[in-house]
Amino acid sequence: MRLIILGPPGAGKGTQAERLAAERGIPHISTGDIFRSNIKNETPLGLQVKGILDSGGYVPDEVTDQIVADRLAQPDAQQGFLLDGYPRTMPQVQALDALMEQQGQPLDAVLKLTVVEGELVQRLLERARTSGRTDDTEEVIRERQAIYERETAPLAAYYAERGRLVEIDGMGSVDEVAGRIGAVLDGLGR
Ligand code: B4P
Repeated sequence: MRLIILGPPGAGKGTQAERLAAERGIPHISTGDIFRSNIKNETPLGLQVKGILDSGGYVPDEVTDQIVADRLAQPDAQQGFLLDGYPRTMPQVQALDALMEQQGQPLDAVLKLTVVEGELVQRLLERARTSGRTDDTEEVIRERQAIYERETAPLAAYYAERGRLVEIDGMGSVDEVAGRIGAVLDGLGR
């Protein structure tokens, strides 16, 4: 199963992805987690991207594409994967398409979580109280949302045209949303 989980900051991508990947036995590949772990370990990549994450901007496509290509080349990703937070721009979509074509492995579905804006901000501010994430301040959250609308929201139409997009109501409890995702995947015969 080759899946993407898409949605604005705070939609529950990371939360659902972690759970879904464990349930289905596929690796959860989160570009946000990869960047944060590099920042924590002060690697050259971490030093390069720290300021970008702190301000809510996007890491350059070439950097992100290479990281994902390397990760998808690892043995555990050969039978399937769940990409969380990637692709986020049209050039990233094209890079991933090229990679999938090379491997002869099409994507099964792109799951898009929809959540009303007020709830998104609420969730992220709630997380800010415990996460220590430097990008969970109200100002940076607004910036991340604006960049999402400009750069990432158009990806949904691209995948819809290719018959891959499945929209999922991301409102309600984590269990409720997980139940909806499970039902969709079961419906796809997965
Ligand atoms: P991400 O780590 O992807 O950050 P995110 O959009 O906030 O999603 P996340 O998965 O963490 O939050 P979620 O919605 O699950 O990216 C961080 C940064 O990395 C980006 O801003 C960018 O700088 C960089 N980056 C990453 N990928 C990139 C790429 N491809 N290209 C360029 N740059 C890239 O959850 C939010 C909160 O809601 C959590 O606290 C959770 O507990 C809560 N929550 C979830 N579901 C809930 C529910 N049903 N009810 C109540 N609360 C819920």
